[in-house]
Amino acid sequence: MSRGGVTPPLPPVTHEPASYWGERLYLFDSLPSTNTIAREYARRGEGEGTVFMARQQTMGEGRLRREWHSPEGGAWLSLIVRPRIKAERLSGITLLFSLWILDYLEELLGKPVYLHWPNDLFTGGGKLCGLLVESSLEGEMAQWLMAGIGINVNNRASSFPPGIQAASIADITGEELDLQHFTATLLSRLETGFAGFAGKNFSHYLPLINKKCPMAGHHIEITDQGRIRRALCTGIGPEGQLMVQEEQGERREIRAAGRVSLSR
Ligand code: BT5
Repeated sequence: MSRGGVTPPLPPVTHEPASYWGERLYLFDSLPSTNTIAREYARRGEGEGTVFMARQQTMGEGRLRREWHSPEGGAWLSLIVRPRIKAERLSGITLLFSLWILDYLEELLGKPVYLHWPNDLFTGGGKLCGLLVESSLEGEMAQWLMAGIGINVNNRASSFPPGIQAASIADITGEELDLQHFTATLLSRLETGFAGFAGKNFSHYLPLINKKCPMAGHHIEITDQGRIRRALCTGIGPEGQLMVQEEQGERREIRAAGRVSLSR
């Protein structure tokens, strides 16, 4: 889609579902954020399986208006899904997408990748992937879902500003991957994972999610609006929430937080 570094005219909205995720993949040289455009297309009725991808993003979005650094070489993409499921089944969906991506990355790297609640994937070296899933509801049903996925593939973590603990696939393996092939396989793995979810409850995945979450059973620090709380993490619960026991013994369920980290 992209020519000579100029953002091409936007494609028309296609209401038909793609025959497979990524069949319609619009690749731009540079975008402020693939999420902005995918969100707009989802609102206008774009069909399932469409993907917006950019070689680089100039205003990549993280959670809570944090910046997502997106230099060339990474996989920066946003996928539109139109799930025919009840809205209540969407809780924990970010963790499921993370799990399916984790599975693929572990296979590629041949080493463990960990799930950092609520939306990050880490290896020993740093953050490999960040994910943002947004949804829109229609009554009791999910109307659309947008998964914004950022994976450090061929870009090097050394190019990030100091203070960002990141890692890329190329940093770990010393080899660059074919981004097109990487993305096509990723989308196919996500599609298969999502299709499998149709017949299961989120609880089915909980043992694996807890196994991959290094916080379970450890003391953590929860930072929210400048306040730091320390607690013992007892695991991830049946709705994707973080379960903790505070120092005074009180049990809590955390559904959103600024930052969660292991206590040193
Ligand atoms: C996330 O936010 O991890 C969600 C990132 C989602 C990015 C994708 S890229 C395609 C799509 N289009 C977008 O505009 N966004 C999505 P959060 O948990 O808030 O983490 C943000 C924090 O991660 C930042 O404050 C940095 O500390 C760190 N960070 C920023 N860029 C990074 C990178 N490329 N790799 C690793 N860490 C990074």
